[in-house]
Amino acid sequence: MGPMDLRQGIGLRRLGTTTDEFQQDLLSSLYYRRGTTVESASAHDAYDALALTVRDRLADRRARTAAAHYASNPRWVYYLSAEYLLGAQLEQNLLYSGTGEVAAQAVKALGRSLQEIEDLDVEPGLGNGGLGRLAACLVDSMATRDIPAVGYGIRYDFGIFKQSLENGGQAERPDDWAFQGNPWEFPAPDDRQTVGFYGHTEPIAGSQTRKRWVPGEIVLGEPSHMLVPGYGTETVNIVRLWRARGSEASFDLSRFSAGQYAEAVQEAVRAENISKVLYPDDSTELGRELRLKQQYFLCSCSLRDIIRRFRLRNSDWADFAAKTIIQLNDTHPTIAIPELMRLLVDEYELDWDQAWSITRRTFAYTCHTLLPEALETWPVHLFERLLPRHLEIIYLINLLFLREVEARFPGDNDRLRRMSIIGEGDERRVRMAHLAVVGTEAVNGVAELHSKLLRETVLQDFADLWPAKFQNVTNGVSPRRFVKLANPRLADLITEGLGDDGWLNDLERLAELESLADDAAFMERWRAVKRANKVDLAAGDPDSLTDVMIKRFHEYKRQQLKLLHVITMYQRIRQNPAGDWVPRTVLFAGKAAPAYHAAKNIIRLINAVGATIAADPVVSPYLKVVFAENYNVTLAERIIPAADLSEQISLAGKEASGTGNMKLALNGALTVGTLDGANIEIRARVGEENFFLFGLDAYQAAEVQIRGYNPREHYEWDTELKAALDAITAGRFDGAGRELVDSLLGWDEYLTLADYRSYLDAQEEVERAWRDPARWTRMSILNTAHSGFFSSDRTIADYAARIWRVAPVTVPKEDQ
Ligand code: GPW
Repeated sequence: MGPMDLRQGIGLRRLGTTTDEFQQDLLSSLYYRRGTTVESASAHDAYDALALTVRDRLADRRARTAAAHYASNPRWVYYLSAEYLLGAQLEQNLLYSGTGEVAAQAVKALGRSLQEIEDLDVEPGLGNGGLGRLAACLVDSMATRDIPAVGYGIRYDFGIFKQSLENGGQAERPDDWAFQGNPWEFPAPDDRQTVGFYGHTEPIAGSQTRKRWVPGEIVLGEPSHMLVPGYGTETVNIVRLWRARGSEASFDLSRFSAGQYAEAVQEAVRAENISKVLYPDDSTELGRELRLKQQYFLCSCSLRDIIRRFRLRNSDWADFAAKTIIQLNDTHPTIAIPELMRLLVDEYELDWDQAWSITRRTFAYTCHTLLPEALETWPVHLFERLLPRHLEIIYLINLLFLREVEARFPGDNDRLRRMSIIGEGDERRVRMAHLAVVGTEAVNGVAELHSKLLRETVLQDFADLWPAKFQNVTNGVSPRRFVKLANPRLADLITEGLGDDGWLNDLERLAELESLADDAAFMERWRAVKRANKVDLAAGDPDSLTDVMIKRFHEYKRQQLKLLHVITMYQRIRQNPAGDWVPRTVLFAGKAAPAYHAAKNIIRLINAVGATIAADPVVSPYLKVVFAENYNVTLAERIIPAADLSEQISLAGKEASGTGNMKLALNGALTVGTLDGANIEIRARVGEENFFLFGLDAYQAAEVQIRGYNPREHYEWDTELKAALDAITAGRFDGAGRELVDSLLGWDEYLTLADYRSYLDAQEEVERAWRDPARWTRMSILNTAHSGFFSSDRTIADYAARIWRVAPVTVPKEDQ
C-alpha cells in the first residue's frame, strides 16, 4: 500500500475532480443510495444525493487523518460539550472540500440550482447560543490547525425550539431537525456503550477504596459522528454524538403480547428520553434530574470511548494523561471527573492516589460565566439517588482537598466552608464549579476581563491556593463560516485588496487592509458590498443605518436599554417631525428561554413598539423596528454581513466574552458597547476612535450596587427617560411592558437606567459619524482590518500552547 493512499491498497478508484466525474458520482448517489431516478427524484432526493457526494469527497481525507493520528499516537484533545451549534453543513463542506464550482455545474443534471438545494439544508440546532456556537468554531479551528481532536456531545432528537411570533409574543415549536434524515452523519453502532443509573454500592472484600456499583437502570449510548474538515489542510476530525437507547431487555414482549402496549415500551421510552431534547435555557441553571442524567450519559459514554481509543495504542495507565487532555466546556460535563476516578479505581483497580494524579492531569476546565444563577449545583440527595458511587467519590475528593486547604491555611474554617465542594445551606448541594477547579490542571475564562474577575470574585479562594492554574484564553470565531460563507462579497473584496485569500487561515493578515482605509475606490466598493448585503437581507431601507442586536434575550444583555433608546427616538421624532433625523432600521433577533417571563415580556414590548411606529406616518420614514424570528446560525449568517451597527450593551462585568461582537466587527459593523467581556479587547485593537463606548465599567457598576442603587433617581432627573417609561406605563404600546417598568423602577438589577443617558450620548456620536460616509467607511474598514486576533484559529493556538501542550500532526496529502 502506498503510505498514504488507503484506497489503493483495497483497489478503490479515486474520486474525480472534474465536473463530469462529480456529476457521474452525483447521479450514482441518486440511483444507488437514494434508490431513485432523475425523473422521479424529489427536491429532497437531490439534496441527499448531493450531500452524500460531497461527503464522499471528505471521506478519503478522514481515512488518511485517522491513519496519521493512529501512527503518531499523539496527545489527543477531547472536547466535551453538552452543546454544538454547527450550522448548516452543505455549503461549508462544499467549501472545505473545494467542490463548490463542480457541484454547481453538476446539479444542473438534476434540473435544479445549487441554491435551491442548499435551502433544504437544515442546521442541527444542538445548542442554545454562544457556548454552543463556540464549540463549533473551536472544532473547526482544531481541524484547521491539525490538532488531533474529537468533539463529544449529545445527539438530541429535538434541538433548540423553533421560535415564531404570535400576537407579538414568542411561541415555541419543537425542532425535529433530523425528521428527513441527516446525510452528514455516520452511525457507529459497534462503538455503543452501556451506562448505569441509580442503584446502590457494595463494599469489595479486601479493599478500602474500591466499591462495586450495582445500577438500577441501564441505558445504551449509540454514537454517530459528523465530519469536521479543516480549511486549507488535509485533516478531517470528527464530532461524536451520543444517542440514548433502551437495551433489548427494555422491551417487554410478554406485556406487549398481553396487549399492554404502553407498559411494554415504557422502559425503552424512559431510556430514550435522555437524549430526547436540548434544555433550552441559556446562562441559567436548571436543576432537573433529567439534565443531570444527560450530563452523566454524555460523560460516561465519552470516557469509555476515550479509554477504548487510548488502549488501541497504549497499555500503561501511567501514560494516560500524557496522551489525553479532556477540555470541559463549562461545568456541564464536570461529572466526568468522578466518573474517570470511578473507572480507574473500581474497574481498572488503580490505587486512589495514582488515579487522582492521572485525573487531575487529564482535565482542563473553561468557565463561561460570572452570573451566580448560571453556576451549577446539584442537591446531594439527587446525586445520592441517581449516582450513588459518584457521590462517595466526590466526598473523598472533597475530604482530601479540604485537608490540603487546611494545611495551607490552618484554622481558617470560613475558607474551608467557602471552598468546599459540598455547599451547606438549607439543602446540601454539590458545587460543580468547585469540583471542576479541584479536578483539573488548568482553568480558564474566555476574555481578559472575565478571567480577571473570575480570579478576583467567584474563584478567588481557588486562585489564592493555585494561582498558576488560572489562565485566560480569549474566544474567537471561524473566519470561514462568518466571513467567507456568510459574506462572500466582502470575502472577495478582501481577497482582492490583499492579493490572495491566505487571510482565511491567517486572519491577522487583515491588518494589510489598513493601507486601503483611505483609498477612495476601495472605500466605494466597501460601501457597495454592505449595501448589497442589506438589499439581500431586505429588513428595511438599505440606505438606513442598520442597527442590530442579535443574541439570546436576557436581562443582563439589556435589550431593554436598546428599546428605551428606540422609544426616545420615536418621541423625539414625533415632537419635531421636520428635524434632520438619521433613518434607522433597528433589528432584533434572539430567543428567550421558554420559562423566562421577563425576557419574553421584552420581546412582546419590542413588537408592540415596532407596530406603533410602523403605524405612525410621521415617525415611520425614519425609524423601523424589525424582529427577525427564529434566530439561529443560518439567520446570523444573513444578518451579520448587513449590519452597520453592533449593539454590545450588557452591564459591564456580566457578559463573559461575547462572540457575536467579534463576528460583527469582523464584518465591518461598528460597535456601540460597554467595557464588558471581549468588547474591551475589540476596542483596544480597532482603536478607541473607531468604537462607540458608553456606560459604567465593571468596578463602577459593583460600587453603585454596593452603595445602594436607586433607579428612581435617574427616572426623576432625566426627563427623556421619564417620558419613555411613562409612555409604556400609559399603555401607549398596546399596554405591553408594564412589568418591565415595574422592575426597572423597583430594582433594575442590571443598572439599565444608570447607563441610559450615557448610551443615548453614544448614539448621538454614532449619528455624527454616520452623517459623514467617508468617516464611517474608514472606521468600518479599520474594524475589519484589526479584528484578525478574533479568529478561533488563534484561540486554538492559545489552548494548544498554554493549556493542552499539544503539537499539530500533519496529515500527508494523497499520493500523486
Ligand atoms: F452559563 N454562555 C452561553 F456559562 O452561551 F454556562 N451559555 C451558557 O450557558 C453559559 C455561557 C454559561 C456564553 C456566554 O454568555 C458568552 O459571554 C460567551 O461568549 C460564550 O458563552 C462563549 O464563551
